[in-house]
Amino acid sequence: MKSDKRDLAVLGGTRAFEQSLHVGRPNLGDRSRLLERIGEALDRNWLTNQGPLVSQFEARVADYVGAKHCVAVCNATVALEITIRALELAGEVIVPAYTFVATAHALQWQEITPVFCDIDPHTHTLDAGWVERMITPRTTGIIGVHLWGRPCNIEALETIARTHELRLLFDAAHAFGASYKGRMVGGFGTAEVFSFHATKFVNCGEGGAVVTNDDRLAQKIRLMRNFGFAGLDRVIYIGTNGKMSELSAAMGLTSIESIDAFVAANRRNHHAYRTELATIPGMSLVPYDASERCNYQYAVVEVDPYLTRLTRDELIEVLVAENVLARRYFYPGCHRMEPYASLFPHAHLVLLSTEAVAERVMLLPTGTAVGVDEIVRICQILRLAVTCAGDVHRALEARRQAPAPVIAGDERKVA
Ligand code: T4K
Repeated sequence: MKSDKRDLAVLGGTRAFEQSLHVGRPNLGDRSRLLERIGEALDRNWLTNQGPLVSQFEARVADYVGAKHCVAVCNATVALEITIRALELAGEVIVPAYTFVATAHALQWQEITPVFCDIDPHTHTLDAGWVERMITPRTTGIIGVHLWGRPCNIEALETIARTHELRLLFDAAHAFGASYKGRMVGGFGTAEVFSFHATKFVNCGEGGAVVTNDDRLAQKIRLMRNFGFAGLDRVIYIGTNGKMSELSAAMGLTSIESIDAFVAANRRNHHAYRTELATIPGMSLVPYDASERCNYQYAVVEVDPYLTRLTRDELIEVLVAENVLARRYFYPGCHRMEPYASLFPHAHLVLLSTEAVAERVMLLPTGTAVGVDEIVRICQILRLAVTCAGDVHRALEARRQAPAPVIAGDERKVA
């Protein structure tokens, strides 16, 4: 445990962790059960195209969230693209600027304009007041994002969608296993999309799913996911290849079996971070609503640089030097990434909360790969850094000013 400022790696100490600590380290379920399932798939010689494991995975997810239909897809980005297309969204669709860029890309990819809306700075999700103000005659839908697994203001968005006759879709990539007013996420809006990417607390390696209670929509998405084939050689829609493989489904089924253990580890870590960060001025852990079902999958810290006297980016530098690979999701906001920065160069002028939140959020490692001991050590590093903020700031400045090291055999480029 580091106790003196000279122990900090940025001030000359040795790094705290031999092995890197990651924000998105995959949770692994029961390895033997996974291998057993993969073995069964190999024995069947049936690896994709709606095999039995994919069907089981769909049934399991639908049952877990209480939705009528689950359509498993190769990843959540393709799931969003297909759902947007199946809903015949066009023109403009309102999305938060503060989200993973896939939410916006899924629209722009099909030449639909993502209209970036500001977030509520407390919840980090769509500000319903702003959503209403961004509606134009070209608006066809709203995509709410349940960021960090914390549901949006669903009721307000439902009212707006109903009043203005807009489609309401939720990017629930982070929110598997979460509830809103006692009902599981998965049953809201016209459809919701989950991600089961390796970095999600329940994962397929790569995977996603669309859940909906709309029979016709589910049927259409199933067809679109499989090139639009309605029979062996009958195509009735434009489609793509969005199918999930049996190997991904084997992983997903095994992962869901451990969901309670994964949530317990995340909850334990959340509480440990909360306790430790409470004693560091200028750092607050974004809370989960304990009266609801929560997956606690992200440890999200808001940094107030006036109190820490170090910026969020400087704190991340301090942690990375210790081998703690903290991240600044979803900096700098979609509106500042291409092609959107060029398409909407003034968007930041109306995205004040997005801009502020994107500057102060830092994600810390959690999940089953991280234990309380490590969290105590990570927080002690942050505490020490804040205590000697001036020294840390000067050391980081000096590092930035230092000439780049010459790599052997590359002297020409440096000269
Ligand atoms: N909507 C939202 C709101 C989303 O957040 C996402 C995805 C989507 C839609 C689209 O879902 P998918 O199409 O991906 O199903 C990661 C994930 O790639 C992405 O799925 C996720 N959101 C996003 C929040 O995070 P990166 O670029 O940060 O990933 P990467 O490769 O830097 O990995 C994060 C950390 O995890 C690293 O420190 C390394 C570690 N890691 C990663 C992988 C893949 C491992 O230790 N093992 C691994 O296998 O985007």
